[in-house]
Amino acid sequence: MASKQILILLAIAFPVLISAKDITVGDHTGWTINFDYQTWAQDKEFYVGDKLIFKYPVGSHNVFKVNGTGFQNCIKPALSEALISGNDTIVLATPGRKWYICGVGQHCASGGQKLFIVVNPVAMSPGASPWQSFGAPTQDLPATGSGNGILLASFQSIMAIALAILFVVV
Ligand SMILES: [Cu+2]
Repeated sequence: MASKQILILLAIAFPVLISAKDITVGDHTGWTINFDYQTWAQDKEFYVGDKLIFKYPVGSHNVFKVNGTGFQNCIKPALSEALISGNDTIVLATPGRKWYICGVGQHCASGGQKLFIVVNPVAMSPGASPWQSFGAPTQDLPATGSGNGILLASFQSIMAIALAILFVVV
């Protein structure tokens, strides 16, 4: 009996573990000017654990993570914060709003090279699972700061699993 319950628990927990995905920004177009990244992002779902990959020829562009104001006004942070590899991977460690811009020339201001996404807390289809509610409270957290995001995400997972075990035992 107990092993059957563990199986059920695994069936619930496993999709969370395997569903993280790599998302190439702009798909085949990559990270460049004169591409509508808002339209591109519109029909996509982003979850904690997913990876954003910015692809571009080295030296042509770069990637800055900024806040909402930086996004709006194309304000470049210190150059040392730029990602410049041409194949920059960003793990979406925390839920909430995320903004990215290119800091080369007027690429952001004139070329529209800027991306805004909303990262969902856990990789489960909304409404499809009774566990969904456990992830909900973090959805409204401000997107500033990223230090405790991973901890928060792990804590959430642990809580969800602990509650799942409770359900199974009771
Ligand atoms: Cu650029």
